[in-house]
Amino acid sequence: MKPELDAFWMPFTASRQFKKAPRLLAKSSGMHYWDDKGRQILDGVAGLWCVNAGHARPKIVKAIQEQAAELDFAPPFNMAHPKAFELADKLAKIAPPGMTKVFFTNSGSESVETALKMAIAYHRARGEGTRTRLIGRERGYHGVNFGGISVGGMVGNRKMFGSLLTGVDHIRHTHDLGRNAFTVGQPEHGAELADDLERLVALHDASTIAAVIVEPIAGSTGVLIPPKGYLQRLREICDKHGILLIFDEVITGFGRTGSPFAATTFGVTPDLMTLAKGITNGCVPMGAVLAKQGIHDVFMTGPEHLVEFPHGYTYSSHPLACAAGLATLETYADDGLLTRASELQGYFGEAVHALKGLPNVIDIRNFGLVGAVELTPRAGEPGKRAFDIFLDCWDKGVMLRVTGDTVAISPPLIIERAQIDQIVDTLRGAIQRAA
Ligand code: PXG
Ligand code: PLP
Repeated sequence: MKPELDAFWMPFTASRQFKKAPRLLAKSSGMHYWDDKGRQILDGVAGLWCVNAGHARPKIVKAIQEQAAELDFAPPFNMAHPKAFELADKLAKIAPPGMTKVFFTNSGSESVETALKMAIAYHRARGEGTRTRLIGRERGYHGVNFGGISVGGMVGNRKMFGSLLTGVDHIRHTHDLGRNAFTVGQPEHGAELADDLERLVALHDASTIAAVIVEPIAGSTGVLIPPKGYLQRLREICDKHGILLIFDEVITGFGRTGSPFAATTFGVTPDLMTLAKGITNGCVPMGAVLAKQGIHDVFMTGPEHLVEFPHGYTYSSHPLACAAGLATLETYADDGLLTRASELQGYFGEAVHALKGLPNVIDIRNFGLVGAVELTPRAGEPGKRAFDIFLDCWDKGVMLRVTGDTVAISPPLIIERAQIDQIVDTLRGAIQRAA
């Protein structure tokens, strides 16, 4: 290992493998990265599900440069700067109906903690302080902070970290290879899995439950598309019992599913929504929580000189992030990117599903511009086959993402058909070589 690689303790990385054969990115533009040796790599995952408009978009680059020179930092507590209001207003205008309030954070993980705290505090402010329980879902990913891993359902992200939050429970996940393998778009079977929430209501009583948090499409766990009617049913059960519904749209937000948010695409409006990633096209760290007007208004009581919601981050609504966010929304609008996935999803879906029949492929899933290929694990080596495929694709000039034995594809929304073909052809070769 090169000594200069030693100090950096890398996040979510097989770091000993990495440091033996580093994959270093040096430059990016449009649909591509270039590595430190000048090799061009097609970006099949929008960086990490975040660079939805493609890399180095001129408006965004310019906005960040100008903002850094004009106003570098503004304290966000009892102070503000104009672009924070402007960005909140623009986000509220593209949000699902009634989601009119925007709270800024710096990541998806922070958005999740913020939304969970809002939910508990909301019930308390309304005089229902017994509603403190948080419900997540098996296989859910909600970032890496303690609240997020507590409601999250990916065992590998939880088991090392002790007892987590108390008063948390989980509904069942929706992955069902037996009934839904190789479905194009939304699976037919599984709406009734939402009824698992009724089981938890019967067990804990609704009067103890504050909120349910789910990803409309579960991303990190391997791209699980919601069965037809599932999200509607979850909404109905939450309404029946006075439970808040939180959609974690960190991955599904900003055009991934063919409209600005998955809530819009699936026609189900949550009470709170967590965002990050595509909010600034991945260029400056930022996240946000969108809330219904009524949730916000419950907090607006008491003496006017006192803080109504004691929560926030030093870098909430950071000027560079707000400038990047505004330029990002303009870029999405200029290029029609928030709806482009709906135009391309037919072609993309067909291309990905053409991998059916290759060795070890046990499922293919797609929706909008997100797709996944699930493989049989190598005997005794879970995750190894998909990891080998990931490395092989990288060698052949395509960057993808793996989780367990699933390969995920989520390209920038500017992708052209020929580039979809390149991703799928490269993946086909790698799957064959990994047989
Ligand atoms: N919620 C969801 C639904 C996410 O996908 C987060 C919260 C956390 O966001 P931050 O910005 O704190 O990372 C995410 C993030 C993967 C992968 O392997 C996905 C994410 C992060 C890291 C890896 O697919 N999503
Ligand atoms: N730790 C200490 C000692 C702090 O003073 C602060 C913020 O003032 C934090 C943590 C939280 O940092 P941030 O606001 O960037 O999340």
